[in-house]
Amino acid sequence: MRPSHTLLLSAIGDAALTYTAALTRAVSPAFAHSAVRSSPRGKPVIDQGRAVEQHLAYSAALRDLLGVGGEVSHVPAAAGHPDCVFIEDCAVVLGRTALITRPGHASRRGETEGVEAALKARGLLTLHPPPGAHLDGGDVLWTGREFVVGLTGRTNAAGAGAVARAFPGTRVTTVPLASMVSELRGKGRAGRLPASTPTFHPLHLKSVITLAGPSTLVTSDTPIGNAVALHVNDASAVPKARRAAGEGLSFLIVPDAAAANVVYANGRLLTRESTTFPASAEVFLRFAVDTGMPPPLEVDTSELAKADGALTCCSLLLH
Ligand code: CIR
Repeated sequence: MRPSHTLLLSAIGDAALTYTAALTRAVSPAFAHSAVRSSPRGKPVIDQGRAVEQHLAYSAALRDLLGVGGEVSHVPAAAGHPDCVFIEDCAVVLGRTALITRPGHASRRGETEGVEAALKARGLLTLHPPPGAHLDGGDVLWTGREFVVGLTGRTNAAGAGAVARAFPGTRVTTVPLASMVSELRGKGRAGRLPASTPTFHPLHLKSVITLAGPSTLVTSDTPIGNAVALHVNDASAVPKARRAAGEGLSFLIVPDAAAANVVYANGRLLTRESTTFPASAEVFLRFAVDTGMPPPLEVDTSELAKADGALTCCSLLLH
C-alpha cells in the first residue's frame, strides 16, 4: 500500500499544515491531585474546575482555528491516567498514518490505547515503535516539510528512529535537548525566564520551540531557545544554498518561554493568553499582520500549565 502521507511530501507548505479535524481528551477527575509534575517549580495547587473550564475553552478555540467544516472530537478520559488530557504525547500523526507512542513516563503508557482506538475508528493506519523506544509526541515537531525530534528525558534515539521508520521519505532532524540543557546549566545560564520560574527545565522539545507559520518556528529569547533555534537551522533539511538565499526556516523570537508553545493550523495561530504574556502577544500580532494572517486566537491554559502542559499538548491535529 502506498502510504497516503507521501502525498503530503510533495505538497510542501500550507497543504501539509492544513487540518480537517482534531482530537482532544477529557481532563481526568484525578488531574489536579495526581498529574505528573516534572519541573522543579514547586507544586502550585491546581484548581480542577478551572482546568476543566479552560480545557473546554481550548476545544472551542481549536474549533475556531480549524474553521468551517473543521471538527473537534473528544476522546473520553482514561481511567487511572491523570495526565490523559495531554493527548499529543500519545501519537504522531501525518496524513493517514499514526505512530502510536510509548510515553517516556511509565504512568502515562496506558493512555495510548484509547487514543489508538479513536484514530483507528477514523480510519487511520496505526503503527508502533519497537521495544526499547521511548517517545512523547511533545518531542515531535512537524514543520510542514520535516520532523524535528527532541531527545529528552521522555524520548530516546530509538524513539526518533521510530518516527523515521513510520514516515519513510520524511526527513527527521534530532535535537539533543537534554544534553543542551545540561550544558547550559553547567555554564550557569540555563535560561532567562519569567520571574516565577527560577530555572528552565523544558519537558519536551515543544516546550522550547513550535511552529508559528509555514517555514517559521517560534522560540523564546532564552539561552536554550537560541541554542535550539541555531541547531535546527543548521540541521534542517533545506539545503545550505537555499538557506543562504533566505529560503530556509525563519525564527520568531518571543520574550516569554511559556508563550513559545503555540498551535499553527489552517493559516492561523492559537496562542497563550495576552493578559499573562502581553509582550509575546504583541510579537504574535505583528507577525500575523506582517504575514497576512488573521489575528491570533488566544486561550488561557494556566491551570493545565501547572502540570507542565502547553497548547500543543492538548490536541492531535488530523489532516
Ligand atoms: C507529563 O509530565 O507528562 C505531563 N504532566 C505534562 C505533559 C505535557 N505534554 C506536552 O506538552 N506534550
